[in-house]
Amino acid sequence: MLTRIDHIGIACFDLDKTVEFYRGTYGFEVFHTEINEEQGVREAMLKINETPDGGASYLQLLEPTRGDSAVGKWLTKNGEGVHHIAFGTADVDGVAADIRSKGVRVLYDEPRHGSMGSRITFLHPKDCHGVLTELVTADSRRTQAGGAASPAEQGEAGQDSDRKAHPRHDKPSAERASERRGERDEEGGKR
Ligand code: CMX
Ligand code: CO
Repeated sequence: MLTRIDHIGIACFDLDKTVEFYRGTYGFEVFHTEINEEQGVREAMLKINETPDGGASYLQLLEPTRGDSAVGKWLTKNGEGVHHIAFGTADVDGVAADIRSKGVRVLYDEPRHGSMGSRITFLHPKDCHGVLTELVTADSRRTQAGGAASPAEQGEAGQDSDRKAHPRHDKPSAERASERRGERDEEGGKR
């Protein structure tokens, strides 16, 4: 069962500038940043609200790390804008199998690594009336309110737990993001 809009994925050329727009215009703060080399993206998750299923809804800002990635190709063709929508579920495997049985192409045989330790898969946009659709099962330890990551996880990828501990930073988020880039490069390579 799908229980929330997990995120809206927005493709951009310059992540730091786009983060600054969402921060300056709406007051949305960065909750988590990550490089996902498999997906070819550098991303920032801006948490909008928590949801009754124990998860949350985010904006996912995406800058390509290479031109031949899904987001890189899409940006070249379309320019900046909404790239995909993601629905949240406690059971991405079951929901994906169910949707596949209805004749919709599910792009991965098994869910892959997504933001904040989540497991994700995608439905082909041509089978979804032009909307690239992602299915997400969040790692509840990383996304629930007050659910701090374990010490081991903080050592591996502690940006989000750091942010929970200190929700208000003095520096602009874009500046903090660029300071953390080297750390995330290592993190992305591991996954
Ligand atoms: N939304 C709607 N339509 C899209 C689309 C999108 N985001 N991306 C591609 N399409 C359309 C294209 O316009 C094209 O349509 P036409 O043939 O009518 O021109 C068609 O799909 C094929 O597009 P393509 O540019 O040739 O690209 P590919 O077929 O190589 O890849 C897709 C398309 C969906 C399979 C690929 O983008 C993909 O695997 N996406 C899933 C992974 C992903 O998007 N990762 C980034 C986000 C990571 C995250 O959220 O964490
Ligand atoms: Co996404």
